[in-house]
This record gives sequence, C-alpha cells and structure tokens, in this order.
Amino acid sequence: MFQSLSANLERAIKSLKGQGRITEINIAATIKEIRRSLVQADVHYKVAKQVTDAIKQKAIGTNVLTSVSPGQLFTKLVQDALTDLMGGIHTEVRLTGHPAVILVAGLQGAGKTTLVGKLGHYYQKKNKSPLLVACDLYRPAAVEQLETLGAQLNINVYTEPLEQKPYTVAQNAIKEAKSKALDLVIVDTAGRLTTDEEMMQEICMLKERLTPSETLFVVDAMAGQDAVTTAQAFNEKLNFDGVVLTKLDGDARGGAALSIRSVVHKPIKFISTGEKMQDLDLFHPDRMASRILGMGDVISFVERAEAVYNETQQRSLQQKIKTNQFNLEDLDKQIQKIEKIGSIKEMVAMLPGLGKAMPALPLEDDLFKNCKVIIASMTVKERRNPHIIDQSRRERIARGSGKTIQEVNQLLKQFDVICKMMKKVHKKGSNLLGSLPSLLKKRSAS
Ligand SMILES: Nc1nc2c(ncn2[C@@H]2O[C@H](COP(=O)(O)OP(=O)(O)O)[C@@H](O)[C@H]2O)c(=O)[nH]1
Ligand SMILES: [Mg+2]
Repeated sequence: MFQSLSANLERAIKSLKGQGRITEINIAATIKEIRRSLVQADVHYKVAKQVTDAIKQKAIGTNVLTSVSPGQLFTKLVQDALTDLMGGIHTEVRLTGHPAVILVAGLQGAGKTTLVGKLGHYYQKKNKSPLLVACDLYRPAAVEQLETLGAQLNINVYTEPLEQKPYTVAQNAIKEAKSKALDLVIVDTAGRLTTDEEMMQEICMLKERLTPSETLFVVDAMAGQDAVTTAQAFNEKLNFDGVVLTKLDGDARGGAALSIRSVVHKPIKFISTGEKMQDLDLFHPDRMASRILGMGDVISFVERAEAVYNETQQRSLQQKIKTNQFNLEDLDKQIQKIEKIGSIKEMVAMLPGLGKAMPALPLEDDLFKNCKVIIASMTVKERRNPHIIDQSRRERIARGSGKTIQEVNQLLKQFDVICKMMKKVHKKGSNLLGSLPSLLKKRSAS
C-alpha cells in the first residue's frame, strides 16, 4: 500500500538525520521533499502545503530531546500531521434502529456489491444478523452477484424481480428483516454518475425514505484526486455519513486516503484491501499514518488474527502438541487459518519493517499451495498418522498430487521440523501461532 509515498517520505526524513538541532534552515529541504512526496501521491497541492506548514511550525517550536534524534522527532511530527489530515480519530459506523439500515452508494465498479458482502461478514462476526438487499435492479448480474456472496457467507439475501422499484424492494426487505428478527439491513444499489440527475434523485429518495443510520459512499482509491472530486459531488447531493475506500491493495498512490477527509469533511470508515470477504478493516487515521511511514499496522493485524483464532480451538491444539498428536490434518487447518487472516503480501505489509523489505521478497500468495495439494492427496489415516507414510505411500501421494517425490519428502521433513519447533516453543510456556496475536499486542503496547 502506498509504497512510493512511503519510500519518498522516508527519504525526505532521512536527509535530516545527523543534524544536531532543528532549525528553519536545516529542515527547509526536508519540508520541501515531504510536500513534493505528497503531491506526487496525488494529494492536492493546497492540502499538501497546509500539512507541511503545520509540520514546519511544530518542528521549529520543538526542542529536540537528547533521547530522540531530529529524524525520529520529525517522523513523529509527520505521523501526527498525517493522522490529523485524515481526521485524527476513527469514526464509528452508527447502527441504530430495528433493524439498523446501511445504504451503500457510489460509481459503477467501485466495489459496492463486494462491500455489501464484506459488511455482512464483518457484522455477522460481531453477532449481528444481517440481511443483504439487492437494489441494483438495472443489471440481472448484480442481483446474482449478491446472491452468490450471500450463499457463500451463509447470509440471507433479499431479492425481487427487476421490474420493481429499488425503494419498494428495500422497504419490503426491512419488513422481512423485522418478521425474521434480523437486526441489520445492508442495501446494495446500482452504480451512478453524479451527472445523471434521475439516478441521483433515486438514491436521494432511497435515503430519505429508508432513513438509514449509515449511508456509505464507496470509492476506488486508485482514482486519486478523481475519487476526492467524485466524493465531493456525491456528498453535495446525498450528504452521506462516511466513505469506504476500496482497492487499496492495488497501486493507489495515497492521495484519496489522505485528502478526502479534509476536502469533503466526511470520515473514511472502512478500507478494503482485496477481493476476499475478510479484506476489510476499520479505518484508523493513526494506523494508516504509521503504515504510510513504513511503521506497519500491528493492531489491525492482531484484530484480524483474533477474528480467526478462538481460545477453545487454541487450547485443544496446545494439548495435541503436548501429547505429540499434532498431525498433517492440523497443519492443513493452521494453513487455512493463516490464509483467512489475509494474503501473505498483505500480512507482511502490516508488520513493522517487513513492508519495506517486501518488494525484494519473492512472496507468492500460493506459498502454501504445494503443502495443501500434497496433504489433499493423502488418506485421512495418513494425515492423522504421518509416521506410516513409507516410500510406496510417498510415491502414490506424489502421483496423486502431481508433485515430485522430492516435494513430498520435503513437506514431510518440514512437518517434522515444525513439530520439533512447536514442542520447543510450547515448553517455554507459549502456544505457537495462537499466541502471536497476544505477543504482538504486548509488544505494541510496550
Ligand atoms: N483488488 C480489489 N478488488 C476489489 C476490491 N473491492 C472490489 N473489488 C473488485 O472490483 C470489481 C467490482 O466490484 P463490485 O463490488 O462488483 O463493484 P460495484 O459495481 O460497485 O458493485 C470486482 O471484480 C471486485 O472483486 C478491493 O478492495 N480490491
Ligand atoms: Mg454492484
């Protein structure tokens, strides 16, 4: 995410290192570089100037403590300025009413329908019972897309024939939610341009009549300044409550994330970082700022890990390790869990220091694919009793998985190493993968 902005800011701040004192003269070049980096990331020139003026003013008025270098101090000042620019603190999504209603709007292709699925998934985990409503009645495929997502997530989807009016469908959906005691209705709508009067009237009317507790505007972060302009135009007509930025996993430069708040005066509430249903995070300005400055986002990582690991499963895993019963079936399950947290690339980017090294690392998302394919070709008995896998079984597994015998051998060897490692970690009183969230939390809190 925002790799070139991160690299440019870091370079700008580095140029200050070694300076014993902060003066207007020795920070001038750094300030200019920071401004240039922001403009290059597609932040509006005026906004970039406001930010760097604020940094400059604070920097000059600050005494450098002996314990921090001017570079460190500057990093902190930039982080604070970016955090402020993005709104300072996280703004909650408001869910009031029975059921609570979330209305989702935006341009075609912004990621609305995907978001409706993601929100359903997100709130289901928070013990809500959502109903997804297909109100994009202009394309049959849009209704099917939502139905597919609903089926995949095991969430109810409300649909009606395409001839219906969106308002009627949404209204009936709310009735249905009430009768089934579902407490959250998430309404998907058709993509529209702000220049299309009729379509804009339709969404405004939908909002007026449904009185949603949250109207979210979805926009593709890759559009940069255009995303900001579109948000502004939508907001003038629709007066939405918050923004969801999508496709931050792509090569968006950062301009939209950084400027929307200060230009449109509406908070970003969620960010979407991929096509999978779990690729959704709450937007926290401070975490985003630290991510931009290459300091990672441990807290979001921990939140995702916590959503995947539950304590009971963790204890039973611990028990298995203790009694030498950890087997290939368990390994397969662990791999699936790690994959649920996010793509490997995404996870690495969230961890401090690793993000920078990332472009150099050949991180493939199918890092575990070989393992999974080989394990899938084993019988249940083999998975549960890896020690019975002799040469002839290895040959059969290799044939079945389309892998070489060496690859099968390698997996089994790795499995042995993993088991030994886990036993060691376990002896030290820790509990392996599941302890990662709490370990990281401790570290980030200290
Ligand atoms: N890479 C990436 N793709 C996304 C993201 N959100 C949505 N998409 C993809 O963008 C395309 C359009 O999404 P869709 O939800 O149908 O957009 P809509 O027209 O606004 O409903 C689909 O192929 C989605 O899978 C995201 O955060 N990252
Ligand atoms: Mg759609």
